[in-house]
Amino acid sequence: MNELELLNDTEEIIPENIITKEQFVKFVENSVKFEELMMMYRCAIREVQTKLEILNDEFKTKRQRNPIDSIRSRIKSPLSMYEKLKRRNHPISIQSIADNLNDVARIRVVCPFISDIYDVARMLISQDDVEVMEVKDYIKNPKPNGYRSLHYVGKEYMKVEVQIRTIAMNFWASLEHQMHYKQFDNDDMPEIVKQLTECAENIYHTDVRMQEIREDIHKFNE
Ligand code: 0O2
Repeated sequence: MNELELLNDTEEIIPENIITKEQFVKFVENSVKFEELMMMYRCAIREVQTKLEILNDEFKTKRQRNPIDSIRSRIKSPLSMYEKLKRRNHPISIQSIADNLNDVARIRVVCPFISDIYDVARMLISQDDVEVMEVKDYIKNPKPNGYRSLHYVGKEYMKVEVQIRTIAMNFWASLEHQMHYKQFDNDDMPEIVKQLTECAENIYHTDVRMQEIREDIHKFNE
């Protein structure tokens, strides 16, 4: 049995030095089992996305505005799956992808205001058929670089990671991601890290201020 056949055996734990990332990517591109797994993740994304769209419509009916500005989704690339499994010392196998990765299927929800994030999360979590597996609140506890977002992993039949953030938080995260934030996770560029963190703080204060202004307008109109 060669390395690629071994990889297809979901029970098999393959030492990481046996299979290279190129072999892994080539293998999964031709694997029916892998394609079936990805199809299930795509279906799970569709289900969660539909739920979010319905919640958005219901909210609009009750409060005359949408709490969701946009929704985007993605399936993690095979290379990125391989690298994460390796980084975390998990077995390199198709079963291991399903067992150990929470973010193969991801939906990013962008909301106008901070309060919308928590409204959307609450509405999503309160659905009977959703099992909440993990919640990380990087708004209350931002990352040291200033990254803010609410991450939630829910499971119906497949795990789906939902990241919920404001338009302003998404602006910062998108640009920071483009600038390869993972490179700055060291002491080589303290000035860049400091400047990005300052931008994140300014953006957060603007987010808070915009919400206060909205509440003032609301009170004025009552
Ligand atoms: P990409 O390219 O966006 O997919 P877990 O998944 O829970 O087992 P992990 O991976 O440590 O553990 O989760 P974490 O740090 O809570 O969230 C990871 C994802 O959040 C990242 O995915 C990014 O999408 C986003 N994220 C986290 N920290 C930052 C940050 O500092 N800056 C930006 N721009 N995004 C961040 P990936 O897979 O790392 O990247």
